[in-house]
Amino acid sequence: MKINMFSQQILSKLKKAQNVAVLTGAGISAESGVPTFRGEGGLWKKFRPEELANFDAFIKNPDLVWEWYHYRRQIISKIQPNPGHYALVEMERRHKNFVVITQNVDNLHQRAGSKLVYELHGNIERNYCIDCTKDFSNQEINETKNILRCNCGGLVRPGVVWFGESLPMEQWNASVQAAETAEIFFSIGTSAIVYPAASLPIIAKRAGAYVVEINLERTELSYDADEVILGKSGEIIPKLVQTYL
Ligand code: BJW
Ligand code: ZN
Repeated sequence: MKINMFSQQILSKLKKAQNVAVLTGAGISAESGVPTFRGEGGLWKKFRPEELANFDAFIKNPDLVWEWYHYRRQIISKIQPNPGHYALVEMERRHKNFVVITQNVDNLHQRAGSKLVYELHGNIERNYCIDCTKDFSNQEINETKNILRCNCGGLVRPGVVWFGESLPMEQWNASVQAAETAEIFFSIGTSAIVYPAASLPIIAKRAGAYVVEINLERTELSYDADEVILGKSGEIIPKLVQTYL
């Protein structure tokens, strides 16, 4: 990797920025061993995420949807945050207002030590009853061989946000505010096709932020980003941090 791979613009902006926001997607966890949703290695048993990550699919076939989540929980329980996650923790220490807005449900930012993390799509470690919303622990889920049912008779589901469902309002509003006030906005490891999360870099840009994308390949966002850095986030973010901190 070249030493001077970053533009003067990004370096000088980062050196003086007080408000920095980062949107992350499945790609930032890929180097930890978490499969992405789309692209190479992104499909699970040939199902597209849109076919599994919705409430109707869950009602029709809760066993299948739970199997997918158990499979992913298994993976997440065995892996660690990667240098990309840790480099964001370094950045948080450097800037007055720094926020990670994640679409991931894997807890890896928190496990790495990031303090301010908005989870737009929930967390895989939460579970709740679809009828009375009572919470259930992972232990209760893991101990039950069949699909867990609440005392009220309702099915227990993962505490994540599926297609057609609203994002957690407080976290969403705070994310919009962070995008509107960011001097630099990073979009890292996301295909930028799932809304409303994908609108955050655009909101940031319209409000005057310098938008930087870090991804293995170009995405829907690349045309609007001020700068696109192609490569692995687990290599690029630590290098960036070394260069400007
Ligand atoms: C690397 C790398 C490495 C790999 N380094 N990079 C406006 C327009 C059009 C549609 C809509 C719209 N508004 C709403 C919609 C509908 C829908 C939507 O967006 N559909 C589109 C697909 C067309 N949105 C919703 O329904 C949302 N809700 C909503 O809008 O509420 C209002 C509403 C209410 C009622 C009716 C209608 C609307 C909810 C969306 C929920 C998404 N849920 C999921 C599952 C979460 C739980 C779980 O994890 O199981 O979220 S789907 C899945 O996609 C998951 C992800 O968070 C999300 C985004 O995926 P992500 O993170 O971008 O991953 P990938 O795999 O797509 O990309 C990985 C990237 O990493 C790639 O680019 C790689 O190149 C890169 N990469 N390795 C750097 N090492
Ligand atoms: Zn219940």
